Amino acid sequence: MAKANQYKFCFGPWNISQGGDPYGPTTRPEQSFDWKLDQLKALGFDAMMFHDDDAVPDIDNKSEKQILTEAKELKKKLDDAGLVAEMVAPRLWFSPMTIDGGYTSNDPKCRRYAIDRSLRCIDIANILDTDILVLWLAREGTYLRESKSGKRSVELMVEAFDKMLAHDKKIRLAIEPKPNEPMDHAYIPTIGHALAVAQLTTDARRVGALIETAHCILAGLDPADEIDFAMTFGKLWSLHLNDQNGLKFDQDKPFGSTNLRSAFNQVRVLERNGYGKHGEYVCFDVHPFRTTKSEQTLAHLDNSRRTFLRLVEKARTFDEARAKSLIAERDYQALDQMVIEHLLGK
Ligand code: XUL
Ligand code: MN
Repeated sequence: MAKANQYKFCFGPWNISQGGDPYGPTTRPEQSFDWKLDQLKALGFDAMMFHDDDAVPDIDNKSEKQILTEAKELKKKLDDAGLVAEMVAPRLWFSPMTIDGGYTSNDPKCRRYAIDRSLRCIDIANILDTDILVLWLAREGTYLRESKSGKRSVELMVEAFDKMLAHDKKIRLAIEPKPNEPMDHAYIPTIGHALAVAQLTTDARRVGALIETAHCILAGLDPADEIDFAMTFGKLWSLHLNDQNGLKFDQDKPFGSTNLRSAFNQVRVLERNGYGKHGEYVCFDVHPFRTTKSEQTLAHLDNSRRTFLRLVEKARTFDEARAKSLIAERDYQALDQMVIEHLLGK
């Protein structure tokens, strides 16, 4: 079994969710933030991910001073528990001010709100001692393409990113692409788009990416190739592993749940490229199934990590020399079967 301490693991408070979906109410009671933090520690995870309002609830109704005070209280709580914050992300998809998008809204007041909130989020990241601001650009897209200009939208996002980079000289922006949901089409659907937009900012070195398995699958792309692409540029600063059964709503299934071979390939490229060597975390952006009972409300997190570690072992025991010679002989038929039998345990 691979040693757990070679990778560091985390999840967010939203990953212990209550089973509500657009067609029905929750199926499990809400747990407090402190309970979730205790469970994270008890499960042996190393860090927690935060949205700005996970860190400071009801953030829009609080003064800057109050936000900083509460962030400091949270930092103390994390220190006492021996845990760290992996990242902070502005939640720019709940407020009435982001109905038409944040940075790309057609209303300048709403764009201002989105930027201000992102700057407050950077202040929280500073206090929580993380230099990663994750930007999942939930509503930066359209339901109706005629309602916005794509070129103008890219320019507006670059302007917003530049303001964030100027606000704090240490902060790094990790863009989390997703092609759709909640929008029909998003403006940054893939890692290629994220890294291209990074080049237009005033400090491209501080604009990188976070890859989520399910989002790549929704874009019709192979998550392992997306990981390889970002890591070729040295730009994979965080990772949301999960799974997704084809082109439907964002499922956030446990890692490996749908496609074990794809999960193996993701782990294999992480191993090959040395993911984690610069302190990056493996995060599981997974949710319990709606049918999950309260007693099993943490199983999807523990199981995702178990699967990950089993696949690390599979990647490390893969017969690379034999694979190399089959590749040289162009015997991909045998290579295919070799992978299958390795995963089957033979
Ligand atoms: C949405 C998603 C988010 C981000 C954080 O699909 O993945 O949870 O990871 O804002
Ligand atoms: Mn995610």
